[in-house]
Amino acid sequence: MKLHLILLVTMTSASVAQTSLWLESTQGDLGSDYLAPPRMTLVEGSNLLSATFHSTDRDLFTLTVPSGLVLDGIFVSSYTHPTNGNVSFLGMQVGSNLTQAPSNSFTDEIGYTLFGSWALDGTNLLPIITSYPTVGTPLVAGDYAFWLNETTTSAATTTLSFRATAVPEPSCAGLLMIGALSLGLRRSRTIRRHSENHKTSPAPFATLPSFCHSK
Ligand SMILES: [Ca+2]
Repeated sequence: MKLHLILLVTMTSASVAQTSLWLESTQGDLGSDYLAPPRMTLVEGSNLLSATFHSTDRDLFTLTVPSGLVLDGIFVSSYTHPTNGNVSFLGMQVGSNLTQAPSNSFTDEIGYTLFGSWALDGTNLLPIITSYPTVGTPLVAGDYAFWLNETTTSAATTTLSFRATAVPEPSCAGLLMIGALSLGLRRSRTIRRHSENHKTSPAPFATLPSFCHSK
């Protein structure tokens, strides 16, 4: 019973690991310089970004997904706007910055979604944004330029959660299979060499990573 409780607490703690990427109320406006947006590097877990924006206050930023992680979810943690049912714009382009100044007419290289209170139900916005142009998910290591914009002159305030997940290590079963195939090849070559030169030099097994021996 106690073990179950410890496991539950551990799993809960892992699932709510949060990091604040940017909080406009204390760190200032993200700005709309599309050639030099603020850059942030994701860490494993939930990466929070809070911004207030309207039709002429566009907020641009670039997220870096480091090697070993993928970006597999974008969720709306909070959203407020004077008009019920209002929606805002979230665009994304692969690369360190947008390749054009944000405007109502933009290149097909920018994928986007319209989001609002409707997305507070836990909807993952990333598959929508990456469906056209087809980028696919999850987003692997690299830079991704984002663009927040309001569709009205009234300001919207939101907190977005960017979920970064560790790339799974190759399984021990997979490593064993690779090791067995490698050994088979080496033995085949050794037998062939032996028949040619009358020499034997059996190859050792490949050493498995330590995490394979710990279970
Ligand atoms: Ca802003």
